Amino acid sequence: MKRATAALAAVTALFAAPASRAGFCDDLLASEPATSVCDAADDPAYDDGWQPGDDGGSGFAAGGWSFDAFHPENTGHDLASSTLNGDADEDGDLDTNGRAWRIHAGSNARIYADRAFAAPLPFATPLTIEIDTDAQPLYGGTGFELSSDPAYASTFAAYVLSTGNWGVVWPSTSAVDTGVPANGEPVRFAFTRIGEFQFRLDVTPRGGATRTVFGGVGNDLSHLRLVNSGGNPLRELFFNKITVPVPGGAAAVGAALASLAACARRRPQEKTRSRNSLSRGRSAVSSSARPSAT
Ligand SMILES: [Ca+2]
Ligand SMILES: [Ca+2]
Ligand SMILES: [Ca+2]
Repeated sequence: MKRATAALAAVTALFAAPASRAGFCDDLLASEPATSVCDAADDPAYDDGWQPGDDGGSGFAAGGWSFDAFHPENTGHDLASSTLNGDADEDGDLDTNGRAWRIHAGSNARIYADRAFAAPLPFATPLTIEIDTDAQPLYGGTGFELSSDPAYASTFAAYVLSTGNWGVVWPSTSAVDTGVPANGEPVRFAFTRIGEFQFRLDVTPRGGATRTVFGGVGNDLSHLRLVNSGGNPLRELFFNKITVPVPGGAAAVGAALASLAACARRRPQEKTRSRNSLSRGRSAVSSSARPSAT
């Protein structure tokens, strides 16, 4: 009887609702309550899969995720572990609670995953996202875009180049090669609007040095698009951890703005870009080990 009771308890425990777990955004909001945007693949909205209209996280416009595809029969979107590609180590890559968002596409196919923010990206505060892919598309882009509206050409994009490295593209500009490889390991992107017509992108591979690109951007950026242009064999792109954290809240933003103003004063060559950069397309790439601002 005792043994039967124990067995019943074990079975009951097996099928009981899982204990509530702290997700990535719960942890972030606990440490940085002023965070304005956060979503991650471990949000409960994705427990039953990643469907159109899923609206996990906070700081986004109504409507949730939407998907579009060229040759949709050759594409897919789901949740999977980002450790399926790359070096097969056991650090979890960019997973949260064992999973990440995945978009994949085969030959002659392309898939988009779109989400709008509740408000345009703020100044002086980075949008961060982690991406893990080894896709080197034959044509089109694989990476992420920021725009005022997905119906228009993207305003800013980070794509994998034919070199196998991550590149950065903005209007009227040839792609800037960051030198950071797309090798199936996580890369963290931090995009910051540092002026009405300027952005800064920090690209950090797991365990590697940050590369920084300065460029021009002129529109409100309120829309995030992940894109995977296909190939053969099927190409995968994993991503996760979308945040706009504001550590310390308004005071920290003020300090950040002051710091950026000081940075701009030290970079007279950057000041001349502003609006003209959109047509002339100059760029700068620097390494955190040897910042060009000093
Ligand atoms: Ca869902
Ligand atoms: Ca990986
Ligand atoms: Ca790995």
